Amino acid sequence: MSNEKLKIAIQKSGRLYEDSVKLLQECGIELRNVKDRLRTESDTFPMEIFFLRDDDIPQYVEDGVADIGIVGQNVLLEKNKKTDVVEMLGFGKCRLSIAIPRNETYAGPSSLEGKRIATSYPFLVSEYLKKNNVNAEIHEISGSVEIAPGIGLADVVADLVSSGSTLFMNGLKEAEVILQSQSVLIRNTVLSAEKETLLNKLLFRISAVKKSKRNKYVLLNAPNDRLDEIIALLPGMKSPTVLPLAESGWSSVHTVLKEEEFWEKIEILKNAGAEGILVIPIEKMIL
Ligand code: PRT
Ligand code: ZN
Repeated sequence: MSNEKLKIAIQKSGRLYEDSVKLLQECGIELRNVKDRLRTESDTFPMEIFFLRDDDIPQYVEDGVADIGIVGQNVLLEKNKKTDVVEMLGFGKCRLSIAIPRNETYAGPSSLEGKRIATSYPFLVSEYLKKNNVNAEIHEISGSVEIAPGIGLADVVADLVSSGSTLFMNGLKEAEVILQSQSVLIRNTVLSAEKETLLNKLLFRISAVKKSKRNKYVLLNAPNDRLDEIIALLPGMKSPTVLPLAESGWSSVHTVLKEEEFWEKIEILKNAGAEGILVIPIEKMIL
């Protein structure tokens, strides 16, 4: 048996750190002693973990120093390195947007003609300008982009936005979204057969974790004379589990409901005579 380990690069500290570590933990991958370290290992999965600045992760994965990595699409597309995206992870959601002073009007990309744009994303912004046939000056700044118009360094900004409160506090307003972003799992384009196997194992676990988050386990009591009607309302994975209750004339029904249809279904089930409805989060879901 080989002792190859899958090498993953995750953010050392910042907005993606906690969710990245949590995802690994939910996949049964416990990290050994993470504090203040550049790298660590797992005792529960053949994995070596590198802690890096998010900006460096695409390069490390392209070079094969790390086999896989977790990074925002914003950074991945800006760095424009050769890696493959294997899974959308759904956390770290934000957008890269053009923002302008609140008292100005925006009439589409042509409003940017001749303007000075402050951004930490020069590549993505220049691609956007090219696509829209706009000539503008890009000023690359590495942090606090939102203050640039206020101090006269730029006319507008292109920056990451999530709630919008940073823009608001700096007298700016969002004018146009250039890119919608979330964190993704990326991989080196070539991996050994053993690492492919480990990656597939990890992907299988990630998919079980993701599915479990989109579903709820539901238990309810149903009067036997309305059991068929109630069962017909339940999608479930297969058919629901039905167990007799101690009280005669009643059954307990167990099933799985999708998060997005959950409230609506519960309402319909109640109207059909269901009682004592319990909703339980699912930890893993393997189909
Ligand atoms: O040290 P390192 O280089 O690793 O970290 P970093 O400072 O470059 O990144 P970090 O930790 O701030 O963000 C990591 C990743 O989180 C980003 O690359 C995005 O993929 C994602 N993300 C999600 C965000 C935001 N939401 C976000 N709101 N990254 C930054 N912001 C900033 C934004 O730049 C602006 O300053 O938050 C402010 C805006 O937030 P709102 O809520 O006021 O709109
Ligand atoms: Zn960064």
